Amino acid sequence: MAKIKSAKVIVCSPGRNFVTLKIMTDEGVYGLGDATLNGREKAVSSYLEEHVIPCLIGRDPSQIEDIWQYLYKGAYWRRGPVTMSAIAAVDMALWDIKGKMLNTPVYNLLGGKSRDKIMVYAHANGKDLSDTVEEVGRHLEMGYKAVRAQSGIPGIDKTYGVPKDKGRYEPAEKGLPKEDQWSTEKYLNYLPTLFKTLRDEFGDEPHLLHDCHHRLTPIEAGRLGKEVEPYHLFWLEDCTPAELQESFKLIRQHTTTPLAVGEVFNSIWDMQELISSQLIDYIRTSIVRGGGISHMKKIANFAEIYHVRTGFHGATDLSPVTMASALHFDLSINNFGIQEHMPHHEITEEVFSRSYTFEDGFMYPGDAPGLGVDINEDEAAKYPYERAYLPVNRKEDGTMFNW
Ligand code: GCO
Ligand code: MG
Repeated sequence: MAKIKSAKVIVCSPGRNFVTLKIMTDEGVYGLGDATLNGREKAVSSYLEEHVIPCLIGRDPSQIEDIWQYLYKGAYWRRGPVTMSAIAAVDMALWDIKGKMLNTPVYNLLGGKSRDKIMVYAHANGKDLSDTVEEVGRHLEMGYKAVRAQSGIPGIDKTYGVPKDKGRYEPAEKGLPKEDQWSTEKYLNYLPTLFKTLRDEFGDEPHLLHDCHHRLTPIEAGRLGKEVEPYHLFWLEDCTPAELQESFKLIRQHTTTPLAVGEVFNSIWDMQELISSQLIDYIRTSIVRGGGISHMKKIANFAEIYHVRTGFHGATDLSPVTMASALHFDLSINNFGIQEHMPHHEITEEVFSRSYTFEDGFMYPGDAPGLGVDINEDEAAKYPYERAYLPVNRKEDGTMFNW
């Protein structure tokens, strides 16, 4: 029986901050897990170093479910993003180890391929209408079959999804939190025009998505969903903050626009009502936020019963280790819907090597044993952690609001 000999946390900032767990066995095989929690990275690295790693030493790395339950039930304090990201990192690393020891890609351990390729959606971020139309067109030309459109809103200075100076969009900025501005009225008046223009320009075929980023009340979300129905969105994401799960009943009464929720959720208990009452169409919780592959299997299987498909979060603040885990998982389950794909910075790719690939709008996890991702620790050491936070958001009168 192999044993966990040691484990370490690697915090680095190649283009942005990442927290990576590396678990070593006494047989020389190691596994990687992602524990990155945007803006709260050090909380998870210290949770792992101080409270989790000491409990792992000497355990059998093949007992993935038992170790998961030990860390979840054994902490007594359940759920939450810090705890669940730490458990997720251990879980990913153990699946990686198991795959390497059995010399097979992780998707094979999860039941094998359920499809040939994974449809991904890209981000088109524009400062205004014409810029956004151009960005959507550019991504369709790159082969993407599905594109999420975000746009600057007339009359609002700085908002979610709009890059500074036409650069790539990366919401976390160095230093303390910057401030964005918000007006629901201006947003709601503008958004249907954006999607009408996109349909007029690109026709019916491309899948179009949009992220409200938690900014509407249920009745406002109902209005927006209804007004964009003629443009048949693939989904409307996070239209309201979702702590109040029953509020989605109100949205559902008003619109047939498909709804996606869950990138900030951590466990099956956060979405139980949303799924079992069929209030959403896509669940977005990612492998790193949702306690790893072991817990996400339960979530995906539960969702399948209620016709809810997956659409995992895949922004750049999820490391290539989470992206690889997601792709193995997406390939294996029947109720896969779509996968978010926000390509990492070139510098990130110097630190993490990967076997997953993108081609013509689809992604493939590759056939390397385990997850197929590695970290170059010498390269990582060149990019030490830099404090960076997501912005905060205020209404035009100064009221603190959801970002
Ligand atoms: C998305 C997300 C991200 C988040 C980011 C926060 O749908 O891609 O909303 O852009 O804002 O992951 O850390
Ligand atoms: Mg989102």
